[in-house]
Amino acid sequence: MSHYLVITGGVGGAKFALGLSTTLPASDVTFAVNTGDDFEHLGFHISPDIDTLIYTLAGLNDTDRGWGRREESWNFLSTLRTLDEETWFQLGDRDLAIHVYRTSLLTQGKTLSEVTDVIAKKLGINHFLTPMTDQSLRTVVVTADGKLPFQDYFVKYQSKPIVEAIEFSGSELARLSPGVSEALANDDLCGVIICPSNPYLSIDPILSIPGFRSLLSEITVPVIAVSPIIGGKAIKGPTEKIMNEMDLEAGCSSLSVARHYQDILDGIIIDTVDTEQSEDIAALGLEVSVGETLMTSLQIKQDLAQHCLSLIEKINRSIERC
Ligand code: FO1
Repeated sequence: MSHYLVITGGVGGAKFALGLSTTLPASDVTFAVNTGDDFEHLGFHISPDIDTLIYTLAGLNDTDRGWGRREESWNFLSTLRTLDEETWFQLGDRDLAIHVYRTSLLTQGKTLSEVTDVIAKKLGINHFLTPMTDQSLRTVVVTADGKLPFQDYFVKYQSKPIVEAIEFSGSELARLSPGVSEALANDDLCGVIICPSNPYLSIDPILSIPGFRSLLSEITVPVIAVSPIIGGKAIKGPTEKIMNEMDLEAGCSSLSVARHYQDILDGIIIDTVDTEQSEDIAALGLEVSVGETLMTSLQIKQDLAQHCLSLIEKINRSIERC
C-alpha cells in the first residue's frame, strides 16, 4: 500500500489532480487544498480552490473559463444586477447552490473539512480531498495601491496592482486539517507532491500553517514539486506577473520555483524546454527530472502524474524507503 499527500490550489493544481486521480486508486491519495482564496461574499462562504478541484474531479468544470461549472446559467447574477448589487464576482446558478449548501452546513456548526467531504461525495468523487485547515486563513496581497483581500486583487482588480508582498491573515492560529494530519501520520505515506500551482498564491498559504514547512523539510519521505513555469511563462493567471514583480534573481523561471521551495524539496519536475536549467537546480541539492508539463490532454496529465510517482520511487529507492 502506498499513500501520497498532494498539495494543490487553483486551476493548474486541479488539472494535475485529475491526472493523478485517474492514475491512482482513491485510497492512495489525500488532496490538501488551498483555502487562502476563501472569502465571505453576499453572505456565502466561497471556497474557490476546493470547488475548482471538486468540479474538475467530478467532470463538471468549465474548461474554457477555468473556474466554475460548465453548462452554467446566470439568472442569480443578472437579478443582482437589476438590484444594483455588486456583481464583480460572478456566481453562476449551479455554482451558487454549492455556496448556499456549504454556508448552511457551516452555520449548523460543521467544519469546512466535514462540509467539503459531504459535497465531494455527493458529487460522486471517490478520492479524498480536504481543506488545508478548518480555521480562517486568508491571503492578503500587499500592493502598491494598498492591502487587498485576495479575490479583490485577483478578480475585482484583475491582478493589475503591483505586488509588494503577500500575507496570510490568521495563519498564526491555523492548524492543519484532520485530513492532512492523518495523511502525514499514515504509515504508508510514500511521498508528498506539490502541484504545478502558483507557489506564492496557492501553495504558500498552506506552507504558512505553523509547523508545516519545517515538518516537510524534515519528513523522511520525498517531497517533490512540478514547476508551473514553462519557458519563463505561466500557463494562466498572475504567477508570471507576480514573479517578475518580486525581483527574483532568476526571474520567472523553474530555477526560481526550485529556490522558493528549496528547503522542503527533494526533487522537482521541470518542462523539457527548461532542460538547460537542470544543472543550476541540481546544484541546489535537488533531483531534477525533465518531461512534458503542459497539460493539454488527459493523457498528458496522467503521464505527468506517473512521472511524479516514478520520481518519488526513484528517490525512495535511493534512501531505501517504500
Ligand atoms: N475568477 C474570475 O476571474 N472571475 C470571477 O468572477 C470568478 C468567480 C468565481 C466564482 C466561484 C469560484 O469558485 C471561482 C471563481 N473565480 C472567478 C475563480 C477564482 O477567483 C480563482 O480560481 C481562484 O481563487 C484562484 O485560484
